[in-house]
Formats: sequence, structure tokens, C-alpha cells
Amino acid sequence: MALGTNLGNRFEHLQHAVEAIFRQIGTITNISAVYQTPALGFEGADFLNCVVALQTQYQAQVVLSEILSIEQALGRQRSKGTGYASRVIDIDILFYNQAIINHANLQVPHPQIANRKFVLQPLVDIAPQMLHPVSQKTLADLLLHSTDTSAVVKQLKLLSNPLDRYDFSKINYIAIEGNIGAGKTSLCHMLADDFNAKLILERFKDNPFLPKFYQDQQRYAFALEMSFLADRYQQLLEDITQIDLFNQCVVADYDAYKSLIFAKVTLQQEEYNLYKKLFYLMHKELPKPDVYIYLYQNTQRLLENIKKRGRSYEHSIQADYLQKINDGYLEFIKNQQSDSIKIIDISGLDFVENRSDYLLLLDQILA
Ligand code: PH2
Ligand code: MG
Ligand code: MG
Repeated sequence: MALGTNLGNRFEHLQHAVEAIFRQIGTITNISAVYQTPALGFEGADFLNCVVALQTQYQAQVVLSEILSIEQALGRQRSKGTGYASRVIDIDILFYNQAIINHANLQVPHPQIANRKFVLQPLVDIAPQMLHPVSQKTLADLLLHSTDTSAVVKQLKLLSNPLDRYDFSKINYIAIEGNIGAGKTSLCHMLADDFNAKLILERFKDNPFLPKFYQDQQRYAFALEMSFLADRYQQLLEDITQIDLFNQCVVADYDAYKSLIFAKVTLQQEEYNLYKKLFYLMHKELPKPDVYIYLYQNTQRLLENIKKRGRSYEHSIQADYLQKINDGYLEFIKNQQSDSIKIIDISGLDFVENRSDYLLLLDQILA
């Protein structure tokens, strides 16, 4: 996206726009330097311009409507007359991946990119080798051959990235826990994308006992719990100890204790006693997470999420089973001394669909 302003406290307008884009549209992955540029195509005060790269879950049209709301909130007045006018803030979509969009209200790539040094120069700062989806030329090439001869002047002051306020630097290993269908895996993907973390995901697909278990719990519970235990132990031991925990953060969508919590619900007493012995032998070898998050979701929403994700063998899961699993987690958490365990109630949130809910959740994880 390109940002421009030539009225009032221009740098502040850019910073406010960056904040709003982060809150309403997506995580900002790169911000160019700010450039002072003469008004192009009309008489007006000099601009400050910059570009930002971001990752968004929203379609281009949704991004556009968010942009219009941000521009309005920052005080932009659109005049009815034709031609350009000075403005507090202008935000334009330059590219949307490699998409080519031709709608009355939205053209992507922005049709003027090649004619505007105030866009090309900051673009080249952050993505010189990116190909323009239409001309297939690199942005560096477009800048070199642009007919725009205006002088763009790099400013010393840099914009700050709102993501930097979320400090993951003290967390080396975070485990996201929760009931079946709470959204553990979705959240882990989002965290790993935003904070460049290494993902550890449960390999439930490879477990041949899982579909069988949901059909006949009594018969397959022990085999299922044993195979999960073996697999989780191997994964946590191998994957996590391979990672340089001082340099890269790990996010896992389960914690080792998950095995014990489920086994207590699904196994007969004697089976569980045996299982527990084995579990503790193995568990002491495993690295422990710095932060343990339990995502609490109500049973109704869990059932909805389970239906939506279309693993047919899960469709026989009953409310009372989910209730028992939840009780098992809460009982376990209650008995832990550690203050690195946090229960977060997500029953009022939809962090996959709503960015504002995701940011609320992030605040709570890091609080
Ligand atoms: N935006 C325009 C027209 N002219 N000139 C400069 N220097 N910077 C801008 O952002 C700009 C412009 C239309 O959006
Ligand atoms: Mg514009
Ligand atoms: Mg515009």
C-alpha cells in the first residue's frame, strides 16, 4: 500500500495510518523510509510518502472499504470536484499479491505506479526485485526507466511498526492448548506467521486409531493414548531440541500433558495407572514451555467448529465428552504451581475472522 499526505502534521498522519492499517487490515511486514515529494499532477504543498507491505486475511474489496474508513477517521474530506486536492491522508492499494483487478472502484496493480517516483522509490526500498504483475518488470527497473523526474527526498525519521510493541523476545517456547475445536492450530499458524516462529503441530492425521476410537471408545482408547504419547514424545524431543531456542521461538499446538489429561478421561482406572507411570518417565525428558495458554471455548462453539472443519470421524463427538475434556484441563491447570499458565476465555471472540479479536487475544497472551 502507498500512503501520502500533504496537510497538517504529515509524519503523524502517516504513523496514525500505519497504526490503523495494523489494527484493521493486517500485520505490517515492511515499511519503507518516508520521502518528501513535490505534489504531482496538481498545485499543492509537498507530500510525505511511503509504502508498507502487509499480510491480510481480507479480500481486496474488504481492504478497500477498510482503507476508506481509515481515511475518513483520520479526517480526510473528499471534495466533489474533479482532479487532485490536498489531503490529510491518502491510502492506495498498489498490489495485492500478483492479482490483477479491474473494477470500477478498484484497480490493482495501481495504474499509476510506473509514472510516480513517490511510489517507486519507497517500493524499491523494500522490494526491488518484485515483478510488476502486468509488465513483468522489476520495480527497480521501473524506477530506472520512469519518466517522473521529480526530486524525492529521503527523510531521516522512520515510522514505527506496531507489531514491535508485541514482545515475543522473552518467549522461546509457547504451547497453545485447548479443547478439540478451540482453534489451537489456527492460532499457532497466525502467531508463527506474525512472529517468524517455528511451528510444531500435532500429527493427528497419522494416527490410525483416532477414527476407530470415535466409533468404539472402550476398545481403542488405550491404543490411541499410547500412540499419541509415543508420537508427541518423539516430536517434542526431536523437533524442539533441534531448534536453537535462543534464536527462534517455537509455537506448538499442544503440550505434553495433553496426553495425560485425555488418558484420564478415556482410560479405565488400571489402564490409566499404568499409562501414568510411563507418561512421567517420558515427560521428564521433555523441554517445558515458557508459556502455556489454555484457550477456553464453550461447548456449543466447540461443536460448531468441529462441524465446520469437516473431519467426518469427529462428527460423533458429543457435548459431554467435550465437557469432560474441559474439566480435565481445568483440573490439571488448578494443580499446577507454575505462573506461566494462563487460561484465556475466547468464547466471546472470533480471532480467525476478526482481526480486532486476534489483537485482543495477542494482548492477553503477552500480558
Ligand atoms: N498523490 C496523488 C497525486 N499527486 N503527489 C505526491 N507527491 N504524492 C502523492 O501521494 C500524490 C501526488 C493522488 O493520490
Ligand atoms: Mg492516490
Ligand atoms: Mg486514493
